[in-house]
Parts: sequence; C-alpha cells; structure tokens
Amino acid sequence: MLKDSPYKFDQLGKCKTLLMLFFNSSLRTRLSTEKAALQLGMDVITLNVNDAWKLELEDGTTMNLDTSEHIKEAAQVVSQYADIIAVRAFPGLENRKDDEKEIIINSFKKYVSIPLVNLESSTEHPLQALTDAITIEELKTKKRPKVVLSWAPHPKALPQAVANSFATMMQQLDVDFCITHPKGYELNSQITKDTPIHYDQKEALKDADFVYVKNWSSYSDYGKILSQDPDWMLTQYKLAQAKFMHCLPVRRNVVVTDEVLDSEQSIVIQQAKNRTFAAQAVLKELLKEL
Ligand code: AN0
Ligand code: CP
Repeated sequence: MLKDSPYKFDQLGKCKTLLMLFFNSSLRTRLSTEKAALQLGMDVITLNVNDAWKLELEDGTTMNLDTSEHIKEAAQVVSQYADIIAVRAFPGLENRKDDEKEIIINSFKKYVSIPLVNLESSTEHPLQALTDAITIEELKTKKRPKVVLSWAPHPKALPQAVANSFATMMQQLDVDFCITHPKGYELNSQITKDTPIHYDQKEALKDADFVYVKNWSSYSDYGKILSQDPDWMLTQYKLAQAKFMHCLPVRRNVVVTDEVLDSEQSIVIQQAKNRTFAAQAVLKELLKEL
C-alpha cells in the first residue's frame, strides 16, 4: 500500500522530527530511512556521531582519558530535539559479552522516553529483515518457497546481526528455511533454534527458490575469521534457478560472482528499494502512537 501511495500519510509526520545517529557507515539505511520519514511529512536530522564529542559508555568511570561526554547526558540532550530517534551502532567483535550488552542501544532505551528505532545494532538489523520479508513476499512463485541463508567468505570480520535478524524473520514466515556455513560459523543457537543447519553448501542449495548470501564472523570463536575458502563464494552454477539476495554492500567476486550479481536472478536492487517501505511502515506505526 505504501509502495503504491508513498505520500498517502504525508500529514502524519507533520511537525515531527526524526533524529538519526550513526556510529558507523551507511548508504542504504541512512538514505532509505530519511526518504521514508520525508514521505510521511517528517523533518529529519542526521548526525554521524564520530563527528561529535567522543562518548563515554561505561558507568562510574573517571573521565580523564579521551572521552569528552557521557552517553547519559548525550542521549537525554539529543532526544529533546526529536520525536523519534534512530541509532546505528555496530559491535566491536572483540568481546561477545560486551557486544551482547548492546550498551549503546540500551543506553538510549534507558535515558530517553521517545520511540527508538534500531538501524543495526551489535546483534540485530530488524529493518533489513523486514525488507527481506517484503521482497520474498513480492517475488515468491509458490506458497511455501525454499529459502537458504548461506555464509560466504569476506576479508574483514563482519557482525552476525544481518544473519540473526534474517533467521528470526524467516522462522516467522511460511517458508522452508535452512542455513549453510562451514563448521565454526554456527550462529547463536538461541536465535537459530531448530532451523536446519547444513555444512554442505551444495546440499543446502538444492531446489532453493531464494538464496540469501552473507558473511559473518565466528560466534563461538567470537569475532574471528576462521575461513576465507573461495569455494563458499556463490556462483551461477550453485545458484541454479534461485533468486539471489544480499543486504549490500557486497564484495564482488569474493562473496558472489559478477555473473550472479549482474544477472536477472539478482534481486538486490529491489531489496534495497524496499528498505524505504519497510522503514516507512515502522515509522508510520510509531507516529500513530505519538
Ligand atoms: C555490515 C554488516 O555485515 O553487518 C553492514 C551490512 C548492512 N557490513 C559491512 O560492514 C560490510
Ligand atoms: N543494508 C544496509 O543496511 O546497508 P547500509 O549499511 O549501507 O545502510
């Protein structure tokens, strides 16, 4: 409905401000969420937090080193400038317990009373998962499609957030869902639950309708790169007749071949387009409550 009439609710956000805070880089999340807010008639303020004062996250510290301002004040201050706040804060990938505390997102939760939107935190990327669900729903040609989440190699250690949220979302849809990755790349079992896991990628990809490719670093050997095996790169042969999905940004010829990305079977551009409508659906619900 929002896709057909993007401006249908352009009065809902009138005189309301969305404040977006980015602790990390973004192309899609930043622009699609801004577009979503504008389509709802909101004003948008965006800050790259690294341009502001360096924030102290821990409680009770003596701040005589390089942090200038505590998140306690910063969160309360900035929330006075907005009606909805949205935050992106990636994990450090050094200490699992620290990352799972979601200290940045949870500090905002603790110190502000306005609605808070997660633009990818240490462990979750919910707006991406909502987008992915919308895209599968739009393009499926059978009632219960087979969806495979496949790990792929990457030169940098990446978070598990996208994979976690995608798995959580697929468990809620009427799809035949499985995950494939090399040994040692098991995601948090509290998230994967009883989702089938295959260590043989070819077996997992058999008869797939949608193949969602994503790299993540090890969860058990936390934040480590255990394999860069190019055999796990997605090729046209392995994709067969399936549609190719990725959240982007993607490294060509490392994660997936040019041939797949440039083919008609790649739906990554449509996926990125749907980011706007996923964000808009969420903001619309939040605005209704204000
Ligand atoms: C990030 C990640 O893997 O979580 C963001 C993806 C949306 N990717 C990179 O840092 C390359
Ligand atoms: N997919 C995604 O979240 O992209 P960005 O990191 O560019 O926002």
